Amino acid sequence: VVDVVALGESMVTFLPSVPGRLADVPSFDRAIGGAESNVACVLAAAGHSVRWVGRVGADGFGDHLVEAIGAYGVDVSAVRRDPDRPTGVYFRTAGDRATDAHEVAYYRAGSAASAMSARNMDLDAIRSGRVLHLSGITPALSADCLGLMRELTARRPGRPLVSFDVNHRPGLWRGHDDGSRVLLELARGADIVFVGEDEAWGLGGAEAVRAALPEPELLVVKQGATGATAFHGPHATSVPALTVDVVAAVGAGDAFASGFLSATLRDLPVRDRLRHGHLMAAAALTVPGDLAAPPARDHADRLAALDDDAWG
Ligand code: KDG
Repeated sequence: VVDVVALGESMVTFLPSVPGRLADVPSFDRAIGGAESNVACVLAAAGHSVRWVGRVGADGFGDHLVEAIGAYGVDVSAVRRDPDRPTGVYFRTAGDRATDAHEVAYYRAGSAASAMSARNMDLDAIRSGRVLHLSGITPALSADCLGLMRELTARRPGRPLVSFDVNHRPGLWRGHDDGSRVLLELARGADIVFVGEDEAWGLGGAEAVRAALPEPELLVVKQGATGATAFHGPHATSVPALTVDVVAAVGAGDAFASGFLSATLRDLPVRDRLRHGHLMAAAALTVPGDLAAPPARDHADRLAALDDDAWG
């Protein structure tokens, strides 16, 4: 049994060489992206046994993703290759400052991952971890992907602990529905739910999300630079975020989930889970790509044990 299995679409990511409009950026650096494989890579780098399951094309970009994610120490043996569909890619822009708006241009419609279904993926491999990490990106990819998500969030005896990051990507839902009904439905099937405060507004607010979850819920609301609050049964635990010089916010939510899950696997108290989330997010915030090396475990443990007034 591995610690964590993460399932989702990974893409080759193109990061701009200079700030500016997509129309003006002359060249891009290649990196890897995909919310769930980001979680897999950070957890593997933090010393956990992790498997990433996805579907990529039988093309060079697919080779690159499998090799690059595998190089983090993530098990990629259950990744499926699709001879008929390409690997998804996406391009990002950057503003002059890290807080400026950026554009995301996805080229993933009809991708190999969008063909993932409960029939063509290895469900035993997907359920082989202590934790199964999923996100709200997958159900937006296709009806088959939504069916797979429904299968994986169905409550059945012996299933792994299901972690679900809402990851609402409006650009992926545009055209059919805004996703909120589906995202809430899937969240109800999860044991740990992560949601950004801004995303929660689209679902009726954090309180509404909380009320929709079965008890005792474990809902983690991420409040950006302010901090994060975990609601668990009658308790609410808040921990302020660390102050860092932000280079790019992308990937920080995935790193936060990784830290929280890492501490969950180690049965740490909720406050420390949130602190480990912030520590890993701080590392991701200070690099341009999605992925940063997480702090070493003993170092993170020392920081997470600081007194409240020394934290933040
Ligand atoms: O969380 C970072 C992701 O947004 C990025 O890597 C791309 O998975 C991605 C998506 O679908 O937006």
